Amino acid sequence: MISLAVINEFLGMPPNASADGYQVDHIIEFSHWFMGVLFVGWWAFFIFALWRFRQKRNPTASHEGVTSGISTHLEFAVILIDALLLVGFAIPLWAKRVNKIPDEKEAIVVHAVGQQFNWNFHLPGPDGVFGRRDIYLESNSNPLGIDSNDPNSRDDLVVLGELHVPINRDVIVDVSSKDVIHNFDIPAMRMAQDAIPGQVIPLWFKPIKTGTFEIVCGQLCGLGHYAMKGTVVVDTPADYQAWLKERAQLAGTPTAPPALQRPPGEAGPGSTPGSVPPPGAPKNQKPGGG
Ligand SMILES: [Cu+2]
Repeated sequence: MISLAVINEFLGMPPNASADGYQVDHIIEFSHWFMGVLFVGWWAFFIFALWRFRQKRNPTASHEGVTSGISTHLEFAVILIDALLLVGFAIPLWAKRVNKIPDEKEAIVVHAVGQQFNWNFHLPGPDGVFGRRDIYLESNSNPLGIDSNDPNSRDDLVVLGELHVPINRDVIVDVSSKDVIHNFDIPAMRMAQDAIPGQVIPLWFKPIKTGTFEIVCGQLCGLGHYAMKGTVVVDTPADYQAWLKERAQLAGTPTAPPALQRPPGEAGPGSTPGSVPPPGAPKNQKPGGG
């Protein structure tokens, strides 16, 4: 297994931190070794050709060239193998890895919205439902244009730059953009997705290591592109709950979640629907979040 990471380490790739990232590592490692073999092979052939067809041995040029049909057969064989690789492997693997999105009910769902030059994150809050967003409501204090008249948006959280997710849970990030084309890229998760204005494109990964990982913008999107960075912090479930609670308190949104159908970990046990305290309520009432 060690040999499978030689080139990746040489290229400076951060250690993989997602459940499926090793597959990407394998293909990158394999491609580089394969290209290395081709490189050596073609150079050997080139040097052989220089020697074999040197002028001393071939004083006059052959205008006929190769007369056998072998090169034609070789070309067809190459086309056939390429087609097989594409249709038989690449497309099915793409469908399996990219289009088979995990069940939203079991996953952490986050909206990531790129803008020049940072990443905004929209979290649904304890109710698990995203509030309405409207581009016409966007302002400096409301960067995502969240509609405060929508009851679903009352507990929503907006965080800038730093996203927290719990370990060993599927995370679905719906990627979009407010201005130009960006690219939401978490190298440690071996995941990247273009953020295209007018489109919402899901990306998913399952973090398997706690820690802080870099989010970068993978598309040259303007003068500040180099600084368009963020972090994803993979927490233990307890730390994640603590972060959610802290963010909710900072935002002045209700911290006692109504018990809706959320998987264990997000909505606290014992909380009842309708018990949501008003913003700024005293802290002594029973907190729902674990
Ligand atoms: Cu960007």
